[in-house]
Amino acid sequence: MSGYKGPMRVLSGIQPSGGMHLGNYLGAIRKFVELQHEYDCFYCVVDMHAITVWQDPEKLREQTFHIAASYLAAGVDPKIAAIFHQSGVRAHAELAWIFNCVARLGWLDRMTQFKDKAGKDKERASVGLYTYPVLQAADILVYKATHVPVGEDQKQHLELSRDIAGKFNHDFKAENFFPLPEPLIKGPGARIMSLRDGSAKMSKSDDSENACIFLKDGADAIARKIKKAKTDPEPLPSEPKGLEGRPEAANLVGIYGALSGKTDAQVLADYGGQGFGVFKPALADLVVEKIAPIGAELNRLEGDPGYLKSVLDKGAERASEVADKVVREVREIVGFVV
Ligand code: ATP
Ligand code: LTN
Repeated sequence: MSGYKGPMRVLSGIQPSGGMHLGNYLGAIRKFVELQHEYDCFYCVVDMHAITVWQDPEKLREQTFHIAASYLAAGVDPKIAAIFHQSGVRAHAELAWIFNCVARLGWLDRMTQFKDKAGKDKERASVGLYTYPVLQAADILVYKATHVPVGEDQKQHLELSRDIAGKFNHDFKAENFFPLPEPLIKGPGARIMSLRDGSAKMSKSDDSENACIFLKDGADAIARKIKKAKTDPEPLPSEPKGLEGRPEAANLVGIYGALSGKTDAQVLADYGGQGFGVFKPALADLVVEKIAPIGAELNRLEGDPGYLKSVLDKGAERASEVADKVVREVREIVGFVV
């Protein structure tokens, strides 16, 4: 951000491509709630990103409300932060086109998420999936956002956003026009792993429903999924060093720590030497205590789509005021007739 003099702003987004889960909560939304008191915050539901892979139109609308309701249920206050849908602010798409002309093919070729999501048959992936990170850069920079709370998996995309901002500033001799946005990744919960495989991240699109704890899961489902979580036969170690090479055990201890505000060392000071027969029920109780109330509020809010629509519309209006101004400046810098 060196040299950038504009206001500190936060932007982040989540795709309406499935149910919100514990990884999304700990890696992203929980930070959204904390940051709203410190910064000018923009939290978006990135529906245009979601359609880079096929989405059923009715479901897409429903899931957009689901993500908005999750933001609210977790504690984002729409009177403080703008909550809106990406497609409701046209400026994102407009800036994304200009950034498509700034970003280089070589940069996109290196993106690991594209490789993961496109799979073996990349000829059949949508062009949108390929330029996905360019739209993400536009989401951020259309607000000149300086900080971006995300989980660890988004690190590479954030680096690309910085590269695009830097190249735009350089090519158009517009020094410090865009900030170089900083990811806010650190903290417990930045990378929650699947309950079925300690080497894969917990993900909305996981095929096994037991791999993922959704915010909407009730107490029974939470307890069942944790009971079934993959582990090894050893008891928990008494120090974090002993978690090396035990990814499933490390993940469960990490979840306990992230939800209780304790370090791994503190969790292990309490549970070291105990088997999973003791630790899993304690973890299930903690997850239920922290997540079930959010799930209940989420269900209540989903019953009021009129309210959710009004939050999104007002948020989009507020966001458009900022974004339209930035795009107008960009049009001038690029040489369009304004
Ligand atoms: P999918 O896996 O279907 O692509 P997702 O579950 O990763 O979706 P996204 O919408 O891509 O969800 O991510 C929303 C936010 O949640 C991002 O900031 C992302 O980094 C964070 N996030 C997603 N999964 C995890 C996880 N397992 N641990 C921590 N943070 C996560
Ligand atoms: N690619 C992100 C979602 C996303 C995003 C953003 C995150 C789209 N635009 C802007 C932060 C800032 C993901 O989590 N998969």
